[in-house]
Formats: sequence, structure tokens, C-alpha cells
Amino acid sequence: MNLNDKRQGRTMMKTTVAKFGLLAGGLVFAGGLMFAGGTHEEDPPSSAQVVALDECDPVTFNAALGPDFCHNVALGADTKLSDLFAKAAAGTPDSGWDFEPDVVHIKKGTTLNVVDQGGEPHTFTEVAQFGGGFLPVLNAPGETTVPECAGGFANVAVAKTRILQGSQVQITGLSKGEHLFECCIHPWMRVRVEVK
Ligand SMILES: [Cu+2]
Repeated sequence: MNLNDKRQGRTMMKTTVAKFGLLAGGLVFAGGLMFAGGTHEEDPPSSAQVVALDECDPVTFNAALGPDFCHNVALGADTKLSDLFAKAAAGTPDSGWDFEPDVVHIKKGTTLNVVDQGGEPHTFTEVAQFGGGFLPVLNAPGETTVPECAGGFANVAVAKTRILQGSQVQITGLSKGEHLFECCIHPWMRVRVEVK
């Protein structure tokens, strides 16, 4: 490469940098225009989070339900399986099993991310009315299984609302108005979603 070629190369590089600068400036400008011109209806879809929590005791749960059923890291906050049953039967279910928050206010188009941070599986099942789940032993006294939970996991409609430990599901396309969700296993885990 002679001196002349080197100069040419440098000039070309400068031109490229200048063009890129203009392009970047243009993009920023276009972005600004889009922002200024956007209405609330056209806002990019946002997301909201619901967390499923539980305090299953790995020793007693896994002895009864299988070696890998409960993966909880409860650090002393764990509830034995027999205590979970006893509390549910008494009509005072364990508050460690919970969806947080209890009420969610979102705009139409918002994606709801439901994350299972507990140690065992749950479901996030939309119901017309809150009520009992598919395991009578975990329902409040006198509470019957709601139709949306009937059949348990043998029912595909119920099975596909399942959330496994450490995973999440996305709920999209919720219409304006009130939506009720509960866990079909632990039916006191309930969320009301208000869509505006
Ligand atoms: Cu549950």
C-alpha cells in the first residue's frame, strides 16, 4: 500500500463515520417523533408480574408425593404436608401458599407473567367464581370443586394452566374487565386481575 492509498482509506473511513453519525441522528429523531405522536392505545405492550409462593417441606412432601415433588428452599419457613392438610380442613389455609399480589390492575394488552417461586407445582386457572380445587382434601369445609378445575390434571384444560417450580407462564389477550384466577390445587391462592 503506498501513501496515497492510505490517505484514501482514511478519507473513506471519515466519510463512513460521518454517514453513520447522520444515520444515528436520524434514528433518534424518528424515535422522538414516534414517541411524540404515539397515543396511549399504541403504547408498546407492557408486562406485570404475579408470583406463586409456597413453603412446602421437602421431607414430608416428597415422602408422600415423590422424590422430586418439592424443591423448596424455605430456610426454616417450611410447612409439613400433614399441617397443610390440617389447616385447609380447619378452614384456615396456610398463608404461605399465596399468589402475590392479590389484586393486579393492568391496561388491556399487558402481558401477565406468572412465576412459580415456590417449591411445588401450582396452576393459574381462570375461573368464573372462586371456589374449591380438584383435591377435596385441600378445599375449605363445604367448598366444592369449581367447573374450571374439574378433572384435575387428567383434564387437558386444567393441565395446561399448570406452572412448575422455577418456571413461568405468560397470560396475554385478557379482555377489559375483571378476571379471576386461582390455583386448582390450593384454591385459596387467588388473584383478581382488573383490565382497563
Ligand atoms: Cu397451588
